Parts: sequence; C-alpha cells; structure tokens
Amino acid sequence: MKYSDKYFALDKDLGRPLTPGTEAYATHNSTGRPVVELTAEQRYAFDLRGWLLIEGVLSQDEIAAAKEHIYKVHHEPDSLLAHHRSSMGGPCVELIDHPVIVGFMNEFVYQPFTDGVKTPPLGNQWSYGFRMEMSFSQYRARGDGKFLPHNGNGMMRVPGDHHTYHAFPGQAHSCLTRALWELNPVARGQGGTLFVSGSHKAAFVGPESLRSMDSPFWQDYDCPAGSVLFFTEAVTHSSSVWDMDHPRVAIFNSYNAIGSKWHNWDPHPELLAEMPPMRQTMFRPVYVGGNVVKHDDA
Ligand SMILES: O=C(O)CCC(=O)C(=O)O
Ligand SMILES: [Fe+2]
Repeated sequence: MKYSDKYFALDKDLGRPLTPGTEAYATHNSTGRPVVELTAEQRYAFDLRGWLLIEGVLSQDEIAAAKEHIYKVHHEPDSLLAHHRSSMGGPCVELIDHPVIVGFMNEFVYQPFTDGVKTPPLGNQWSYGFRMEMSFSQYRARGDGKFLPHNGNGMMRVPGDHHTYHAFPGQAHSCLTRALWELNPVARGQGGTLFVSGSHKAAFVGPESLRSMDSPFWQDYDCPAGSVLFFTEAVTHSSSVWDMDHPRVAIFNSYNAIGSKWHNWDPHPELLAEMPPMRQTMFRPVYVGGNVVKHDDA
C-alpha cells in the first residue's frame, strides 16, 4: 500500500485533507539506496505490539565492520579520530539512515503535515521527514545489565511527554522511537531487550507483578547478528542481564518527529559536516512550520 492511500481520522481547515502525495516520502536514502517499505505484516505487528524485529538486515561484511568500530569505541578509542569516536562514527554512520530505517520512520515517526497551500510536507526526495535524536552503543559481557522496567500507557500521555503512541484508523504515530542494531546473535532469555507487548496502548497501569522478570507478560526475541529491533519508547520495556558467551554488541539509535526533541544531544559537528546533504537533514533545527529542505536549498 502506498503512503498516500492512508487517511487521517481528522482533516484540517473545515475538512481539507492533510494527506500529501507519495513525493513527500523519501524513496531513496542519502546514498541513493532504495528505501525498504514495511510489509503489511510488519506494520501490523509493530502497531499491535509496540516493537518489531527485522532479522538479518546487514551483510556479513557490514556486521564485521560495525562490530570492529564498536569494539574500538569501547576498548581502543585513541585509535579513532575524535569525531568518529561514537556509535555513529566510521562505518556505523551508514546505519543511521539505512533503507530499512527510512522505511520504518516514514511510516511511524514522520507526520507529513501539510495544509496543501502554504505549508509543504516535512519531507521530500532531498529531506527526511523525521529527526535523529541520539546514539550510543553497548559492549556487554556476561553478567552486565540490569532488569529496569520502564514506560508504558503511551496513548494516555500528553504530547510533551515524548513517550507517546497514538493510533487512529489507518494511521499510527510513535514519538521517541528506538532502532536497536544487534551486531551479535541473541538467544531468547539470554539478555536481549524485554517487552510487554501492547503496553504502549494499555489503559491500565502495569500490575506490580511486572516488577519480576518471571511475569508471563515479558517477551523477548532471538535473532542473528545484523538484525534491527524497532520499538516505541511508549511500550513497557527493560534491559536484561546478558548471559551469552559472546558479548552483546549493540547500537541504540533514537529518532523523533521533526518538531520534537527529547535528548540534550547533538552529533559531533565534524561528523555532521562529512555527511551527504540528505543525511544532514535528520539534524536540522527542531520546529515544524515549513521545516523542509527543498531541492533549491540542497
Ligand atoms: O538495554 C536494553 O536492552 C534496553 C535499553 C532501553 O531501555 C532503551 O533502549 O530504551
Ligand atoms: Fe528505554
């Protein structure tokens, strides 16, 4: 289904439609790779559960390069240029607008507001309609990590909270949103992230029993290296204790709507300067009205 086939529950200005055409959604990423749209099953699963695992996205070469970089960030930082000393430096910068990331964000994070007259949609073929918020990495050995459940009830929260999720017929929006790259295999029950599926839409406060990892509501996943796990920060979720022979090597990237900023974080200016222009649009100033880079500005 094309994005433009969707509808909004409420239009604007006495019923003028808000829905832009497909040209408002990037079809290629900043390095010219075609965007991978979610399947109907993936879109349904994310909306239903609040999280979505897409397995085996990266090639063996991409995994090896990203792992080597994250190893250096944690263990040999001096071997890296200062502005590449982060989880979005070196080869990992390619992950921040990977075609699978753009497809997901186009669907659940980008709200292509347009009045069809003065205010153009927030995205086009030169400009993403969503922001990148923050990036960090984990290099966890056996025993590292803690059970720390947080968030939930995202439909009941007001907009400034950011840990929100809103769903309407044919349209859903996640505010603060995570894309977590697992660069090593993860086995179920061995330390991957835990979720209470559906809790982003829950009307009731989570019961006390959720404070135990043994609650049957907690779910996790297994996956091969190079998989990406999307989740809304509105879903109840938790870190866990890593219990595998190999380390957990993971990159945690956060995204948000163009007019919303949660973290007091900005990319290293020299890293930003090295990015292709379209990738830089994920770091443009935070406001909504007319905040889009047009072809002429690029
Ligand atoms: O460490 C984890 O697995 C989950 C961390 C977390 O809460 C998050 O990424 O928002
Ligand atoms: Fe979290």
